[in-house]
Amino acid sequence: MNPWRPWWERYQPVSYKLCSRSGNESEFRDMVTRCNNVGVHIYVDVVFNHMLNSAAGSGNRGICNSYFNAERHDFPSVPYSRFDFNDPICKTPSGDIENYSDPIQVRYCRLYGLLDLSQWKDDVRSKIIDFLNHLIDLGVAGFRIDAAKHIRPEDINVILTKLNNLNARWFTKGSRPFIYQEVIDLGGEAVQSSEYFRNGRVTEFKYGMQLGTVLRKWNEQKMANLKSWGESWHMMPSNKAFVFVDNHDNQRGHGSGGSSILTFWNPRLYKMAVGFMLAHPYGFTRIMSSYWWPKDIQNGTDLNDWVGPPSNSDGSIKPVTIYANETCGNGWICEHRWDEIRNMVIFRNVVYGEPITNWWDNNNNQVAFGRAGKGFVVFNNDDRNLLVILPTGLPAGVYCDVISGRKEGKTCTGIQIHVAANGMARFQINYQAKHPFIAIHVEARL
Ligand code: LM2
Ligand code: CA
Repeated sequence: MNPWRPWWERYQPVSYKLCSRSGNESEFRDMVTRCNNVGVHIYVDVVFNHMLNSAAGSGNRGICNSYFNAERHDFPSVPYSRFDFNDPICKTPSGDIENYSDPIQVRYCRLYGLLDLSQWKDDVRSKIIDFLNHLIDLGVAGFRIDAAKHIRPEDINVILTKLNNLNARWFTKGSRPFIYQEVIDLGGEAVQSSEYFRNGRVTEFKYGMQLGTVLRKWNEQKMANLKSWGESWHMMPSNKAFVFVDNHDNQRGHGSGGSSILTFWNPRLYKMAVGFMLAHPYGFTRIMSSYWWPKDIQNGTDLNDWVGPPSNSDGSIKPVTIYANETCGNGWICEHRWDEIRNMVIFRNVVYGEPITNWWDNNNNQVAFGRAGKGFVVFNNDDRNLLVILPTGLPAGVYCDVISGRKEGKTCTGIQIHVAANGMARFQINYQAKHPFIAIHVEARL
C-alpha cells in the first residue's frame, strides 16, 4: 500500500473478522477478559458506514487474508455484494460526497471514495448487528460509531435496539452498551448532532477547538471567559456531549479542529487543557493516548500525518515499554500515564456530580473554581506570578496538590495547601512553573 501501513488502513475494513496487526480474536478476547477483571472497560471503534476505497482493486491484502474485490463491491468474508451499497442512490458525478449542505449526499455518497454501505437494508443491518453482538459477548462495554454523520440516525437506532445486553460475567444484568457517535458538527452543515441524541452520546468537536483557542490566547480569548464554559459556548447539552481535547484525527491535522487543537507535542498547555476538562463538570470526558511519529510540517501540513504506530520493518507493532516511573517508552507517549493527567482523572471521580462553586478569576488568565466541597483547582496561564487567598469551600485541613506531586500514605510529594477553618487557602503559582496549576481534593487530604 502507498503509503506503507498508514494508521488509517483501519478505517477501510474488508471483513468483520477480529484480526489486525494488533492481534487476533483470541488475543482480543484475552485482553478484554484481563481488563474487565481489573475494572477497565473496553469500547470498540466500529466502522460500518463503509468498506474500503472503491479504487482499491482486489486481492487478499487484508491482515486476515480475506478476499475482496472493490470494483465489484464483493466482500465474501462478511459477505457483502454490490446490492449492499448505496451507489444507485448517490447522484453526484463523482459518487463521492461533494456538498455537505445536502444530507442525501452526506448519507448516501462515498466519504473519501469509501464504498458506502446501505444501513437501511435489513441484510446489511443484520451483518452489523451480528458483528456488534459478537463483540458484546466477548465482554466489551460499548462502541464508538465511526462516521455516524454519514449514517441515518434512524438506521443506527434500529441496529442499537437489536444489540444484546452486556456480558453478565462482568456487568450488572440488563446493562446496555455505552454508545458515542462520531458526528463532526461545527455548525453550518445539513446534518446536525442533535439528530443523534436519542441514540446515545455525540462527539462535541467544538470542545477541543474552543478550549485550545482559549489556552493559546488566540482571538483575544482568556481563561476568565471559561466562567460560562458549556452550553453557552454553542455546545450541545452536557448530558449528550462526548468531549476531548484532541483525538487520533485532529492531533495530526485530520478530521476537524484545525490548528488550535492542543496535543502532547505541546505538553505544558496540553496538561492544562486536559486538567481543565477533567476538573469541569461539562460532558462525558475522554483522554487521548498517543504514539510518537516523525512530524514533518511543510507549508502548514504534516507530510507524515499517515505514519502508524511504532513498528518493526516487517510492519509488526512494537510493544509498549513501561519504565519504573510508570511512563512509557519505545515510541509510545501514554498521556494517560502522565502523573498530572492520571491524578486529574482521580479528581474527576472524587468530585463527580458536584456543581461548580467559588469561581474566581483575575479577569485574565488566572482562574480557580471548586466542586462543592470535594475539590478545588487553580490555573495560572498569565505571564505573571499568581499569589491569592481564596475561599475553597473545602473542609479545613492540609491537602496535597496532585499536580506537583501525589499523596503517599501520610505524606505529600508535592506542594501542600493549608485550608483554614473558614475554607480559605493561599495559592502561589509561578508563571514559569513546569505545570502552572494546582488541584486538591478530599481524597488527597493529609
Ligand atoms: C472517521 N470519522 O468519521 C475517522 O475518525 C477518520 O479517522 C477516518 O478517516 C474516517 N472517518 C473514515 O473512516 C481516516 C483518515 C483518512 C483516510 C480514511 C480511510 O483520516 O485520511 O483516508 O481513514 O482510510 C485515506 C486517505 C485519503 C483517501 C482514502 C480512501 O487519507 O486520501 O481518499 O483513504 O483511499 C481518496
Ligand atoms: Ca453512508
